[in-house]
Amino acid sequence: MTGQLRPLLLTLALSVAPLGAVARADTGYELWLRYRRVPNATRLAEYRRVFAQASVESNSATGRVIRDELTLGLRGLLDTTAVVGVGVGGNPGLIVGVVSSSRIAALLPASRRPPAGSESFVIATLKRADKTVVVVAGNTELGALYGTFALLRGMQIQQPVPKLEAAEAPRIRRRLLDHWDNLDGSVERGYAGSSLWDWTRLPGTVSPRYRDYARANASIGINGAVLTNVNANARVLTPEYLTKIAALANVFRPYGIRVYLTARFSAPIEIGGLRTADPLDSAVRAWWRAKADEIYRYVPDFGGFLVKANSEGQPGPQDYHRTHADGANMLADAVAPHHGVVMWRAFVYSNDVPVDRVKQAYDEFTPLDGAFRANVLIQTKNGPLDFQPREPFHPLFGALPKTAQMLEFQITKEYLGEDTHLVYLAPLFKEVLDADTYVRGPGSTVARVIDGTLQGQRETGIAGVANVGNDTNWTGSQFNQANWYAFGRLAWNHQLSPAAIAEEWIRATLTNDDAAVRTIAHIMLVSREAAVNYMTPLGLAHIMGSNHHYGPAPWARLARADWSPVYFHRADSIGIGFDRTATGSDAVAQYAAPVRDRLADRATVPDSLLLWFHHVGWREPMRSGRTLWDELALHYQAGVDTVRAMRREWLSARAMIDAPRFAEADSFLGIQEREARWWRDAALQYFASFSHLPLPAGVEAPAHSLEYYMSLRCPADPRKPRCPNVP
Ligand code: GCW
Repeated sequence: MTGQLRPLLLTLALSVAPLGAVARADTGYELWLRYRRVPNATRLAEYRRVFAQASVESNSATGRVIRDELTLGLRGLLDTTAVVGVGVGGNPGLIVGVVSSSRIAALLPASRRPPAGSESFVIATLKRADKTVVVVAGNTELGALYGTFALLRGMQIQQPVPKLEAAEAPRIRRRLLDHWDNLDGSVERGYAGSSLWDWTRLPGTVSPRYRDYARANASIGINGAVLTNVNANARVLTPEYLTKIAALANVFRPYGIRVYLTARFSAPIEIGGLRTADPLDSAVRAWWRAKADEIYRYVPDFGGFLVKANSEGQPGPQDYHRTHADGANMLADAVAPHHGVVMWRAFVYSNDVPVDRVKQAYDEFTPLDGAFRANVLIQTKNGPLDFQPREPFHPLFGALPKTAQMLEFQITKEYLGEDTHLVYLAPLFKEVLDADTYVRGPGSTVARVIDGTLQGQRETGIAGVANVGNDTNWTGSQFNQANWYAFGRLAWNHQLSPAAIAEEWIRATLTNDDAAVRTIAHIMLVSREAAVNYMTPLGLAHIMGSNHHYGPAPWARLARADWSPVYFHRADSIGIGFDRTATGSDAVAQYAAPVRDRLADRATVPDSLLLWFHHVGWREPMRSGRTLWDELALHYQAGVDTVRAMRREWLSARAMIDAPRFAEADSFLGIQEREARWWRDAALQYFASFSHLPLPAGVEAPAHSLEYYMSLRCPADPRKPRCPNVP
């Protein structure tokens, strides 16, 4: 080591200390960045040979982040004092940096350059005088950072060195977490404690967690965060808050994470002193332009605005008889000089409109196709209703060919058991991404609509409503971490399989024991279908308890029809389900012809979406030959049975999991099993009051009467792991 480098390494050792160090025990704090010693002895020896010395060819902020992560990762995985530094002399076995750096330019053959793009990377294994040299290179430093995380991920799953090779570029440009965090520290639909953003202490106190948050996101390719709730508070746009936002942006910047904010449409009135927020009013337009200029002075790489307008009581352009395009374009013009974007949500519906709620977004937005500025993205939830356990894909995908369109998933499990139920969401995400819209013939998948390859838009994006909070384990339960992870991995590459993602996550997070990995992956992979079965089988939707959306309440009738379970399931003496064919609301007509025809026809609609599109008689035969009633009951039972099996399988992995995390998941699975029974029994008791049919063989008798289930009240505080009195 040269004398010149010595002080640098010393600073490094000091600066590395807080990284990932808030809690080293198995609390879950370290997420999938645990970097424990590689258990496979052959692999460990191989890694020690190659990675004993690593050099990062940059001393920029991102270069230092790479160096810090490699130090933590290599020292942990190799369980030795790997030497990691900037510009390390000699013959280090690992060299990381940008392709243009002299060392990498000299080493990397032209054929091994990273794919085009500012975030892409290559991991190349080269032979140099009998020694293996691994080069991780990006066209930019951010690409090199993503490559570093890919290398560490490969090592965590114990890939042999040659198999660490990769050449990747993200398929979608903006890969964001949307935080529904309020300025008072609460998190709408958050089940993991309070907001991570400590507004009262910022900017003076910058928690080390912000850096660990950025590391976790960068490690899975997430490159943006909307910090505030879509049900927005205009105060976040005031200088008082902008200084706090700037402090967060400074922490995130070296990790490639841009900050975005939600813009409350009425902000010009609330904090600007104007009388109107009319988007065509010149004073309003000038106010937003000035506000955007001001924000960019605080945060020069600010990403842009996310807006929920004229939805669920939020203000918007329609308050002034203007269109969504008028509103979005005004904000887009304000951020355009700074290369910002506006993400305008398509989650709009009105109780005053006597139209099937799931049809309304399509009806409102399709006439506006082509009317939006190039820097507007229409952000559409995966399904036309609201993050249900299963929905068909949103008919807007593919229906806005002249508009950039983003996909919004919900990572926080508002309708899927919140913090306690183990529900791995990758199968849900993948089902939507792979759904074929047929708008340009077969193969017109939702993924290809949003990655821009189908309709050619330049701006592309995907957002996940975050499930993180200030709980030590970040996500309220250990297994909810996997959903954050899976979202990021699929946002980077929607071709990955839920099984492959589960395996990566388990090996990095829980255990590298092959048998345990198989068992846990199986638990995860069956979990989403289990939840669909014990909550809303056969295409049912939105029959959860009012407001908190936890637990069954199919009987509920709310002030707003379109918030009411009875509106959605439509059970009566004849049957159950929402007729969305031509004889009903005709929502099915919003899909391209082959999809529409398949869904509209009882002979071809998949069982999984049957009651979403059809009102079906209780005694009508299903594909299985059983009646609808029997099939419904057996699906509820199957949901319970699967959860029981998940519990047993988890027990079999006990020896391979640290005690605290094993115990937490075990107790949560116990809650999930009780609540799966609660769901089954409450729903079947209620539906039986219409069908008047007995339960088929194989379905357990409900433990209590319908009145009993109707009398249960779930806690308003969703952090309580179970509802009081739940059987
Ligand atoms: O899913 C519903 C939630 C609301 C949420 C809304 C939305 C932020 O119940 O809490 O509000 O959707 O997506 O805007």
